[in-house]
Amino acid sequence: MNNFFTANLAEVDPTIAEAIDDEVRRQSNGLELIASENFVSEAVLQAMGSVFTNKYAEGYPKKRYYGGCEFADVAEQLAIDRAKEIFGAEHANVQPHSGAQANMSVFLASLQHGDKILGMNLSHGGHLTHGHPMNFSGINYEVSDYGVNKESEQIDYDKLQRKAEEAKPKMIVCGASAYPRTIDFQRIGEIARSVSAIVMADIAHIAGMVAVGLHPSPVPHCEFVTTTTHKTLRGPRGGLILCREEFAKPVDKAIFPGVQGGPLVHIIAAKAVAFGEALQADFKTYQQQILDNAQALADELKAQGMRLVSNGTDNHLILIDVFENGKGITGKEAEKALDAVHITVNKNTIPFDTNSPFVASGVRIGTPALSTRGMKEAEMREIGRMIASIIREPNSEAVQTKVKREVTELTEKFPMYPTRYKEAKTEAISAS
Ligand code: DSN
Repeated sequence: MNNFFTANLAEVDPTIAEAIDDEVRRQSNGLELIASENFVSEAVLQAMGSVFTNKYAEGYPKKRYYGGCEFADVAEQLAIDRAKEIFGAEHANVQPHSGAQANMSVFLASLQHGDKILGMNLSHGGHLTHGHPMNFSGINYEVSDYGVNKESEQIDYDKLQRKAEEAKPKMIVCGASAYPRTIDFQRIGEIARSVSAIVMADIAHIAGMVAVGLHPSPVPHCEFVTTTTHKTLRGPRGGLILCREEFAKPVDKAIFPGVQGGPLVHIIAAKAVAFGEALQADFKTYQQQILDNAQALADELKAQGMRLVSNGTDNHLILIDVFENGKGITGKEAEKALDAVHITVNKNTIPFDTNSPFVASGVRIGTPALSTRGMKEAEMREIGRMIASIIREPNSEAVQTKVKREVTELTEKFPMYPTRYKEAKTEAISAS
């Protein structure tokens, strides 16, 4: 397998080869703190770059619309079995090309056009597909929203209960993309049952922790659980749906032929590899390190005087209020200033934000990718000091020079994809 590639991309398409090498260098030389990103293993990369990309396999294992699917069946069945084992789910569909398509399929499987849904407000940490007016979820369904309490900046479950009683939704959507606290899926399940609603939990951000029991699982409390596979779960870019057996048929029909055509068999094979990795004992150690790193980073940021939304974190992500009601800088400015010193984050709205999403008052940071690289609490504290110094003095050349040097020292201590990176470096030197 390692010797499979005899053609040299650099000769066939030098521009793309160079872009890939540049991206290897960018990922290696910077501090990746985007909470939804991670670095997959070389085994996952190999499966993604395999000949399964050539195969059409509409349908499901042993029930395909094309011939020649016997090996695609092996990959997909293994991915399904491993996903069910990881999460203790009755049924798994591993075909969604993305988290958005996983969510869309659950809506299609369980709702009629115009039905009422109750989802978490995007600026309080929710997601576009949970009912945003510009997304299919807000266009096709009648949406009410819930959010966090203004003081605690944590989900107000009593208010959610009242909203559910008022709105009488057919479905409550929970899970978040920028919420630093534990989500009480049991309570949300109880609220849903009290108003005869069903629940979809989107665990895209926290799936890795749920997989190893370091975040309470929604599976016993929610009819549907969706996730992406590339965040804390550390697999290829894609989606996954888990549900109870009674919803298996409608969910499978909603994915194919409802929302998608041919599955991406190479990605499904890579999902199987990643799920296999998630079943190993060291995956729990990794998830615990993500959490320990987030605590260390949050503590250091607070020690440096930064205001954190909800005053801290229970999971892998931290939202820093960099705007501080106009006393600080915008999220957009903070993202740019950090980018300039090779610290990659994203601007993010904070609850009750007065800035638009494109400007935003916060930045969202997360520890999954740097934990994969092997960094631990001491490095997180160092990074916390770097981030605070840039946010406090975004235009200081002296601070920029110092932080850039510290970033280089740190990234050199924690090499990633060492073989490929070495090759990329050598090629760049010989080309110059
Ligand atoms: N774009 C993803 C994230 O960054 O959280 C959610 O879809």
